[in-house]
Amino acid sequence: MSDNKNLSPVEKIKQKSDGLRGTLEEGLKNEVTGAIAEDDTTLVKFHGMYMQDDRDRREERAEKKLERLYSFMMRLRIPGGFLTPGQWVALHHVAGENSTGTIKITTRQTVQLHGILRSRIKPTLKSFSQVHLDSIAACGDVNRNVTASAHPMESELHEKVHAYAARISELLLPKTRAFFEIWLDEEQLTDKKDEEDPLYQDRYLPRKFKIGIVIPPNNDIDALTNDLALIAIIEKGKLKGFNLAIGGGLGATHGNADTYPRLASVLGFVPADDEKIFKAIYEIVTIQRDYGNRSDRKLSRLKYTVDKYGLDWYRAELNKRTGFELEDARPFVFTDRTDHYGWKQNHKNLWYYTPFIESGRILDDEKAALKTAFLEVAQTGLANFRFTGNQNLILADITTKDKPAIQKILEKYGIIGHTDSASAIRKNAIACVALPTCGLALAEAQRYLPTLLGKIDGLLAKYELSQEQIIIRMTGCPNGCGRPYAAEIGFVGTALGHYNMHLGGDHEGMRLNRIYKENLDETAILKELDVLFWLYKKERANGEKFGDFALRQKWYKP
Ligand code: SRM
Ligand code: SF4
Repeated sequence: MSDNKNLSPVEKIKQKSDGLRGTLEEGLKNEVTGAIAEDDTTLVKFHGMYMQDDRDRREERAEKKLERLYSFMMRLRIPGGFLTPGQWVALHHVAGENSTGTIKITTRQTVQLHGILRSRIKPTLKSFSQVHLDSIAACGDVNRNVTASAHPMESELHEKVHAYAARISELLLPKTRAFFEIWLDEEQLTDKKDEEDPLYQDRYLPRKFKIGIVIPPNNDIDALTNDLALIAIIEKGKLKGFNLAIGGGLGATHGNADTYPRLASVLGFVPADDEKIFKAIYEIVTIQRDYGNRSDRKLSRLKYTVDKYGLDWYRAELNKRTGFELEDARPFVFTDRTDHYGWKQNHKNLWYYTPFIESGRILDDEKAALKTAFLEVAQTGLANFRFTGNQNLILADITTKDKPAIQKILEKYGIIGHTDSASAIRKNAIACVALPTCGLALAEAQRYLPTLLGKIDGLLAKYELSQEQIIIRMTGCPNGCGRPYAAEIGFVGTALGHYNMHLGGDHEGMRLNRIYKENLDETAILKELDVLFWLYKKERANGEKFGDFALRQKWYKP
């Protein structure tokens, strides 16, 4: 069991929080500040929000002796990343009225809004509630937004497998009514027994917990980077069950060798029997609740529990708790991780359009009026909205009859041209949020990667490699939100304008990359890539991917 003697401060905040209420209710009435109390900043995460400030404006505010410009980032809980057109219209307007207006699609198939002032949190959540959306457990030491393969053209069983995302999210929701009382002004419970929580109790999990469901062969959600991955095994058109893989996670800390990114290890197979599937998931979580490290938050993710106790121990403990044995894992193959841009049709003859959205940021700019176009599409009521794990969106489930109307809107706002003209590396790239909102950022990511990609595109053109779909990802710090360690080329921020360069990840998400060079600025990055691309062009085997070539060349620090 976990060491309860040296509990971290966050553990104490959770335990005395009265079901995640803390002093949030009183704090909202404090007119002197736009912030909330320090302990409450931990609790508000469980309600799907982070208190932040605009880091670009810190100096100017300090000079004027003003408090930092506090606001909140809100992340919605959208299991499997599916919105109806009505929900999109609501999201568009809520974003415009209460936040910066930009809708940011995340790497976990949901959206974030930034810059929400404290006084606008309630109106925002009330508006979302009217269209059956919430932000419960989108952050915090609980199960987060469950991801699921986004593309309905992947398999005839897509809907069936995808539906598990909402069911797992529901199964693992905290029982506390705090969210409804504080933000939606619902009546307070008279009997606290109604919110007793056998799963989370009063201590919740030692750390965040992430679950992803993937339908091979496309690994669009990067399944093995999750604490728990469910890998659908489909044979002869039937869902046979899921391989369960545990212990994925990417966060690391510069200079702390005890922390590391890790891909999930396959634990075994559970047949397509819902009772067994949900029991296994639930008990995997309870084992982490009971054995995860609660004293050092840097070492508290499931990956460290798995490495501490071993996979065989975890399987035996799980079998004991579920009362049945996991079967041997079934074979599976990933061939791809990319989104299918442009128009695609599925087995039911429905159409899907995937536009290019750089770093998942939906706004109108000189390149394309994405935000206006998607609103107009939503207003027709003819397309659903499906987020992908690559910070993208699929305009989905469109009939052949309705396709011309959607095409017309996309053309009108420049979306088709914008998508068709984006280069191969741009379409495969991911950048995390980083500056100016992320309090942990050491360097830029989504504001800088587009510029760097333009320069890398120039180098690729020089060696006639422009069509290569090299997966490039950048984050502003080593926490790994843009999954840079699972990229063929990963850039991990070390300081403003400086990045560690990682090489050698694969195309399918089955292998992590390794550090090649540290602390490079732009000039050094481009100089390195110039030589590496030259060698790649000259010496690659037929069809060899850049990441595979980099590994074969041993382009990593010993
Ligand atoms: Fe993340 C913390 C943004 C996906 C690993 N992440 C943060 C915070 C909340 C910063 C903070 O704690 O103050 C960032 C908010 C920035 C902002 O201003 O909006 C943040 N993470 C994001 C998003 C929005 C990146 C994006 O551009 O898409 C992604 C939101 C996902 C979602 O909808 O839930 C996001 N974060 C990830 C992923 C990728 C994934 O899950 O597929 C990872 C790596 C996988 C993993 O969990 O290991 C990830 N985020 C982290 C970590 C490191 C955790 C660890 O185990 O060490 C932190 C820091 C922490 O938790 O202490 C973090
Ligand atoms: Fe912030 Fe670091 Fe995550 Fe980027 S990787 S969003 S900089 S915590």
